[in-house]
Amino acid sequence: MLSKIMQDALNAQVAMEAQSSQAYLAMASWAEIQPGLKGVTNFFFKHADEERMHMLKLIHFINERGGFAVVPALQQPVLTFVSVKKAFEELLKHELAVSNSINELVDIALKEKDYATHNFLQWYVMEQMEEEKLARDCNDKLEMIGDDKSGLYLFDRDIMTMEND
Ligand code: OFO
Repeated sequence: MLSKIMQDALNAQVAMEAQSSQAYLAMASWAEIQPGLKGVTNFFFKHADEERMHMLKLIHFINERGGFAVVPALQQPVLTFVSVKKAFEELLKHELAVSNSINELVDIALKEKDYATHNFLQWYVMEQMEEEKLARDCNDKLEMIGDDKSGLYLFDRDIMTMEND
C-alpha cells in the first residue's frame, strides 16, 4: 500500500510526464510545418508517445498498489521555436528537470521505506540516463552544425536512425 506522501509524489510525476508528452508534441507539430525536417518531426512525435507511455506506467503502478492515479490538467506548452537547436535545448532542459524529479522520488521512497516503489523507480532512473545522453548528443551535434544548412540536412537524416526508445 502506498503512503499518502508517496502517492502524492507519484501523482506529481504523472503530471510531469503528461506535461513532457505535451511539450514534445508541440515541438513535433512545429517541426512538421518547417521545410525538410521529417526526421526531427518523427523524433519529437515518437518522444511524445514515449512520455505518454511513462505516464501510463506510473498510473498503473499507483492504482495496482492501492492508490488512485489522478489524471492531471495540462498547461499549454511552448508552441514555436526560433530554430531546431532551440527546440533541442528545451528538450535537454526538460529532461534534466525530469531526472531531478525522479531522483527526488527515489529519495522519498527510501524515506518512506517503500522498497517496492524504490524498485519500480529504477526503470525510470535508467531511462533518464539514456534520455539525457540522447538529448546531449543531439545538442552537441547541433552546436557543431551551427547555421550550416547541409549539416542540418544530415542531422535530420541521421536522427531517423538514432536510438529513441
Ligand atoms: Fe523523458 O521523461 Fe519520462 O521519464
